[in-house]
Amino acid sequence: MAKNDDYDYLYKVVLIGDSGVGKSNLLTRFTKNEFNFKSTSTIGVEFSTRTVSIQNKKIKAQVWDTAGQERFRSITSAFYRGAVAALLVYDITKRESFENVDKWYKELRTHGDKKMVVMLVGNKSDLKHLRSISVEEATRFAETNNISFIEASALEATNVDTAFTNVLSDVYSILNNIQQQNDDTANSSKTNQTTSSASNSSSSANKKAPDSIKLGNNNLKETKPNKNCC
Ligand SMILES: Nc1nc2c(ncn2[C@@H]2O[C@H](COP(=O)(O)OP(=O)(O)OP(=O)(O)O)[C@@H](O)[C@H]2O)c(=O)[nH]1
Ligand SMILES: [Mg+2]
Repeated sequence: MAKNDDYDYLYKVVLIGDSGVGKSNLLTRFTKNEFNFKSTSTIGVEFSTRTVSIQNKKIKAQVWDTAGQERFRSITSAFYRGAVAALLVYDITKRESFENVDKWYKELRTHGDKKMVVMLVGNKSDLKHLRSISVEEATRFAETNNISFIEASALEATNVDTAFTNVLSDVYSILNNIQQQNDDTANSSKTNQTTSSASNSSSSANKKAPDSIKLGNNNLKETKPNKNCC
């Protein structure tokens, strides 16, 4: 059996959205396969982890959950720091929670990495008879903002794993591409140095490909093999 800390990459994922939309239950469904009918509002910040396999790599998702209620929130910028993906959650039966998605999205873009992978999640899809936001309306928001969208149910465990694994997989692809580009750049500069004068070569031949990569401007690193993420 794989050891708990046996992983290739560690990615921080944040859950945001109004109070009561089901963020904490999406977290426990994904990390523990548990659901709580009487969960109380989150106070402060919690996180939980699960390791999944993506393209033969073990990706450890460290999923951070915070309070939807302003008065229980404390450390906005620390919450987003180092996050490579976010699930922006609303409740398909609560219009207000969808109307606030825009506010959450702006907060995310202000405090999070500009290239963070974002997915809009319409939770409580088991309550279709009480639906107040259509799939079309949510899809429009997602398309306008160039993010993905899925409806899920933490209660019925519908699309929960899919939501998390899709964003993790997108992050893996983006970071992999950046790493590839960094490697190519390092290799081509190495080749250039080799073909330049011998006097120059000694100063640059030891340059290595960077061992950390960034999604954007923030200090967002691919965390292998750093196990003290974020
Ligand atoms: N029917 C249904 N109820 C859900 C679902 N997910 C969560 N709930 C219920 O919705 C309520 C709120 O869920 P939480 O997970 O605590 O919501 P939250 O977004 O973490 O709320 P805050 O911590 O206050 O921000 C609880 O009573 C859950 O049982 C779901 O998929 N379907
Ligand atoms: Mg909560």
